[in-house]
Amino acid sequence: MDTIVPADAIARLKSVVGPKGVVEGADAEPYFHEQRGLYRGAALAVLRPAATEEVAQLVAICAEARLPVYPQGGNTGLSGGAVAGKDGVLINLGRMNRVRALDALNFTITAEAGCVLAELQRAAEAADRLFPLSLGAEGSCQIGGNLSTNAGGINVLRYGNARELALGLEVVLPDGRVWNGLRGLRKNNTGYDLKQLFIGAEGTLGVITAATLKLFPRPREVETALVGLKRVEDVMELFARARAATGDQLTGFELIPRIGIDNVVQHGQGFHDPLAARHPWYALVEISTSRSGANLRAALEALLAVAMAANLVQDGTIAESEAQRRELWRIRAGVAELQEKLGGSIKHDVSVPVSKVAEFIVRGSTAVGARLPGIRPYPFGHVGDGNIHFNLMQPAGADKSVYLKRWAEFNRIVHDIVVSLGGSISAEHGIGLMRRDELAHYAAPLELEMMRRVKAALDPDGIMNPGKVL
Ligand code: FAD
Ligand code: 2HG
Ligand code: ZN
Repeated sequence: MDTIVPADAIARLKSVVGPKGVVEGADAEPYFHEQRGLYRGAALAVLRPAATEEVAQLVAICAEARLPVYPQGGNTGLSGGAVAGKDGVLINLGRMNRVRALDALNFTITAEAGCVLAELQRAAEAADRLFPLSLGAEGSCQIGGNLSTNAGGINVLRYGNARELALGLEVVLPDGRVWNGLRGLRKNNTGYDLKQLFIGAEGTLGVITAATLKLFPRPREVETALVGLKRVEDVMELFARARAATGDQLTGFELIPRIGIDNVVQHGQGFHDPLAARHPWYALVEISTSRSGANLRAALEALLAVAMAANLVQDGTIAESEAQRRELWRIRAGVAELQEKLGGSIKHDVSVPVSKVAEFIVRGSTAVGARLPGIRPYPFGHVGDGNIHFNLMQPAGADKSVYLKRWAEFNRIVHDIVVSLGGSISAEHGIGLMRRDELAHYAAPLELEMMRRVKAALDPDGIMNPGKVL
């Protein structure tokens, strides 16, 4: 076989996508930008194919030329997974954004990988269905990226994460062949469930080009409350009571610490303290049902009244309208989005069994405070799933760059506690570049060996998103 010099390969790649699919010069900058400013991407070419067949041709050329392929969706990932290297080709799926089919009776939707999550939600809603995956970046993240990271978000408690919502995939393999696994079946026991390999693989095993996803009946009643509590143990006791009282109607249960409320009130636009007094902890509780006339409002009021009588909940507010409900969720989103206003932030996206959440937060906060007095733990997130964003803000007035140099040191303190509680060092954002060394440290050797074997079997030349995950 003739060796292709990369220059020839690049010309061939560009001709596959045509001028509309080639991004150059300053226009390429956003594709190299990484959310947290921790990495900077580069690439021999930034290509935006318009169809699966084009992706297949691109990957085939890259395979022939042994050029690394860096898949990218909405570039909202928080772990550096979509950061391309200067030795390879960045393939952004954004132009492949069509909904191919919606089968209302089968409760499924089939969409291309570049379909923005919010658009997918809207397409489902237009057919009186719900696509329940929901997260802060839904206006720009893409379903291909959601599946590749096995994204979680605010409705996992009720509907599961991206993995649980996928019924079938179409994937371009690292040799350029297309696997059509787009089945809309809830039952299909025909050997290994191959789609699962690509979900959560962060682009290291192939390029997802389309997916068939589960839909659900649309909620007819939604009730949302924000409540203030004294102790994080009380938050988790409220969670237990909420689950027992409302069963599978509990859709979201999010933790917000006081420091998060202070941050949004101080640094956000148009926020005010949601309750009359200050409380150390807040829980955002949402229940919903697809049945009309269920009177969820009464159920939520009863739950909170009992919890207040038991001195568990100190105060609370129930949204009176959709606008008020959105306002409560805007606080939650602001808690995440405005973190950097407090300076350097060392991230942990961890999970522990729900029964260990309170113990984890107390032990974690104590341990990091002992190592660095003045450090500001900022734990928030999806505690109903056992998932805590245990982010650590620099001490007020500290030097940000000096603080951030201690990233690995604090990761070790926090992750050791997580693992001792039977938890995971990566709950929903994935490994990417950020947690690759932590995965190598904490995963069992046999697990790593199996992962490497899968990688070698599907991508023997190691061209798919090299340097990520493993
Ligand atoms: P990208 O960032 O482009 O890529 C992510 C990874 O997937 C990379 O490894 C990339 O190579 C790979 N990839 C992308 N597309 C493909 C494809 N078609 N085929 C193969 N590989 C591909 N995440 C959560 O889980 N829960 C949250 O609640 C949440 N909230 C967020 C809030 C904000 C404000 C922000 C900025 C991010 C949040 N995230 C959250 C993280 C992020 O939105 C998710 O990880 C999302 O799933 C990434 O999708 P993306 O399209 O942006 O993927
Ligand atoms: C969220 O739940 C996101 O808001 C962001 O997953 C988490 O910033 C983070 O660490
Ligand atoms: Zn999250």
